[in-house]
Amino acid sequence: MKPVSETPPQRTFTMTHWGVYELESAGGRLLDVRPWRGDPAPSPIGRSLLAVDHPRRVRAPRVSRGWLDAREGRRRARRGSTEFVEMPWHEVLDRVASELDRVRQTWGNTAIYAGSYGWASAGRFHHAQSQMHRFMNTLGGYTRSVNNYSFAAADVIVPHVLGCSYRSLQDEAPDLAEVARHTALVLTFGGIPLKNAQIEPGGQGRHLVRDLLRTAHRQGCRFVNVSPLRDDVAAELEAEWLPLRPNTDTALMLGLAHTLYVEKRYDRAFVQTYTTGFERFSRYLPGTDDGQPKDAAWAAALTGVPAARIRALARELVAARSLINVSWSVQRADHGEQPYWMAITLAAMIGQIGLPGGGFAFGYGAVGSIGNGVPRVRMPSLPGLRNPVDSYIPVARISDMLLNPGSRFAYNGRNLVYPDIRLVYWVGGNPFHHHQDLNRLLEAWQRPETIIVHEPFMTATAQHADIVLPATTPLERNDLGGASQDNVLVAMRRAIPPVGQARDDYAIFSDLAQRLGVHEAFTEGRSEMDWLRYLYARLRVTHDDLPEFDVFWTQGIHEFAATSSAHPPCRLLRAFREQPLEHPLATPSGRIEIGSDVIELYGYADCPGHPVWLEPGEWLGGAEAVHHPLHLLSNQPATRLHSQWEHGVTSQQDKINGLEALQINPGDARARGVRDGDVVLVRNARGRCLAGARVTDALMPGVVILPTGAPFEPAAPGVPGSLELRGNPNVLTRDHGTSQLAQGPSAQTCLVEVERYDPAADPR
Ligand SMILES: Nc1nc2c(c(=O)[nH]1)N[C@H]1C(S)=C(S)[C@@H](COP(=O)(O)OP(=O)(O)OC[C@H]3O[C@@H](n4cnc5c(=O)[nH]c(N)nc54)[C@H](O)[C@@H]3O)O[C@H]1N2
Ligand SMILES: Nc1nc2c(c(=O)[nH]1)N[C@H]1C(S)=C(S)[C@@H](COP(=O)(O)OP(=O)(O)OC[C@H]3O[C@@H](n4cnc5c(=O)[nH]c(N)nc54)[C@H](O)[C@@H]3O)O[C@H]1N2
Ligand SMILES: [Mo]
Repeated sequence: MKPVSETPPQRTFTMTHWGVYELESAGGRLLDVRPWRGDPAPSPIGRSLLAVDHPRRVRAPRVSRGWLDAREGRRRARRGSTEFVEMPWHEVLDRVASELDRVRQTWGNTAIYAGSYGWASAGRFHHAQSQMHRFMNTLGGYTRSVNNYSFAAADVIVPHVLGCSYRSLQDEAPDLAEVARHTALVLTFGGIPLKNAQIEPGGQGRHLVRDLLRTAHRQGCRFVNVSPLRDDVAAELEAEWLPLRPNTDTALMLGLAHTLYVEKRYDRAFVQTYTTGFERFSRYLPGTDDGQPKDAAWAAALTGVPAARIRALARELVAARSLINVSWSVQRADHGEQPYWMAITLAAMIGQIGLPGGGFAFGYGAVGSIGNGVPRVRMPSLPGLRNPVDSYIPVARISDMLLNPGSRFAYNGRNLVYPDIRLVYWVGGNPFHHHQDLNRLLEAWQRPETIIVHEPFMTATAQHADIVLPATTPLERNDLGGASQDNVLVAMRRAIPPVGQARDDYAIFSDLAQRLGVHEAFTEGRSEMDWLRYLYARLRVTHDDLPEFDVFWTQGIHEFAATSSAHPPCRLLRAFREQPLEHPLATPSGRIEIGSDVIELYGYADCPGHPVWLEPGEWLGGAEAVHHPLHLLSNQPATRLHSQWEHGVTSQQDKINGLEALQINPGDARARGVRDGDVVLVRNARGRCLAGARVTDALMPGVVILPTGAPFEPAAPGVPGSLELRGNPNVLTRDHGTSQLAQGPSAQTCLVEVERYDPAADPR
């Protein structure tokens, strides 16, 4: 082999969830990563790809000693605490195939949990979950998961209130160019964080949100940022910052609505024509039945926002074209259905829904596509085949399911039973990153007989599995890159050979399918490149500006012509406003449901028939705050996507002494003798972790922020409650459904105490 320096460097493109990059590689090694020239605001996260052959890679198939012991009738050690032995591919695949077969023959396919939530990597063909679900379906199916960690509460409440899916509503949001032209005031709960707009599931060629917001600001649009964190809106937008206690957004919206109501400033005609259930809500608002008016003074006491400002803001909202935005984070909390329902209600009272740049929008900035105005392209994906098993859980109920097989629970009007899971198969996700109350998950995770994971990196989930199969990253395989709300298609050509013995998920499943007699059904006789050509051909049917595959493959990037047959946004609310009888909403009443008879009939105390303020399980105004006086928010990390490439340079540069940074207000730090850069202990009754203190006045007093994504690394592996050493907030968060309606995750409802860490006094 030629030495590295003599091999001519190879240039290829790759698509990631955070943008398109040009890769330079030679002699089988990745040398450089540069953002694609066409991107006006590339993300620095791309640099982290240079860590592709980091020591954290899984280099060979491995099986845990504990699992092997159990097979041989010995007592098994707890998952997470045992060592692994390496095993040749053919042997480990034999074992996986026979275990899958044993479980489905003995317990039925329902006993296999392959919900396998997670973001995996960009790339249409090698998308890990699609691969696995297709494979499992050829075997007779699996217990699946529904909704997501991102916007589960919104996903379930929105169809009740507006009669459309949450996702289609997202396409409805006025795009930011329209906001620039028409909107005078954007009132945003949870900000419009640019750190999050770096990301788009499937990828994005051009990061447009920053410039679109700049233009809106330049054209006179005013922003009001309601959030515990000032930085949730970029400083250059000169937003007014209204810090509020976390999880009290609904109370603030009620205070605004009450002001409009008693001052008779709300749009009665709009409410009458376009909504139902306002009578019910308008008994609640002034406190006709409960004696408590939800007025500005009441809201001020709950939220910390001054009553005078609430009253004035209400008047500003009706004085000009206004838009209410609510971030996804706001609904990732106890009773997370309420702020979304209430935002729609408040917008209806303002009466601008369906007007250009008016009404409400959800999740600007949460990902790069929202409001970016790029028409939709329907991207082809691997056909999933049918799942014959009708067993599912709302995704965040995983610990409940594993701990309570056979028990009943409520979900969106249904009475469901948790299946008895014997085998868990996870590909492309990291539950020991994403799930709440990891000490509880650790307990639940001991229950199944077998846990199988494919992973490029030795994540905590891999660490807690029985069988870990090393998977390639997109840099090591060929794929098509493109997201549905983007204008580029990327030829993701292999840049480097597989690291160690890593194999593509497709190759792994193909070999398992061979062993289980379903090879033809799974592969349809196609190789990787056959599949790429097949998917490309499907895309070409609707996009005639695409060249021949081979031309595209050499060219590397295709930018879709603006006129190519993309799907225009559907503007359902505009049509409804213009012709409410011809274009009714698909709700029972055909209107916006401020009151819902359907939800009322479910009889859920934690989600009654109209929007209400309900005290969260933990918050700064509650009893628990005496013991744990700081509200912990675990937002999305600016320097990576969740736990992915956490070991990469962009993520590592932001650490404090190798620990994840915890933001804390100067007053709260002083009261605890904590200085900037100190190692701190963050604790509550559920868990304890270390973090590095970052003292900042961008955060309101009483609130701390520890982003998600640090590894879960307990001082005593496998032992629940042991000190977590890297700063993973999910050892502290609460594992509790938003309500019986959505059963969504509620990570943002969490109280903690912080202290300076004293290793000498450490009760590890
Ligand atoms: N406390 C708290 N917790 C949260 C949140 C919060 O706000 N607060 N947010 C939640 C939200 S919104 C989300 S979406 C989740 C995200 O949770 P996840 O999506 O589970 O997190 P990721 O780190 O993206 O995990 C993806 C995993 O897939 C692996 N992977 C990548 N490519 C491939 C591949 O080709 N093949 C295989 N086999 N594996 C691959 C990566 O190495 C990584 O381990 O976290 C949730 N958790
Ligand atoms: N860089 C980066 N971007 C990402 C991701 C990532 O991992 N990294 N993940 C992507 C994913 S999967 C998702 S789902 C989206 C998530 O999008 P979001 O859920 O909107 O993102 P977060 O960063 O969790 O929260 C945004 C801000 O909301 C504020 N906030 C938290 N709780 C409250 C509250 O109770 N009230 C108010 N008013 N504000 C509150 C916090 O200050 C926080 O900074 O982000 C996506 N974008
Ligand atoms: Mo998410």
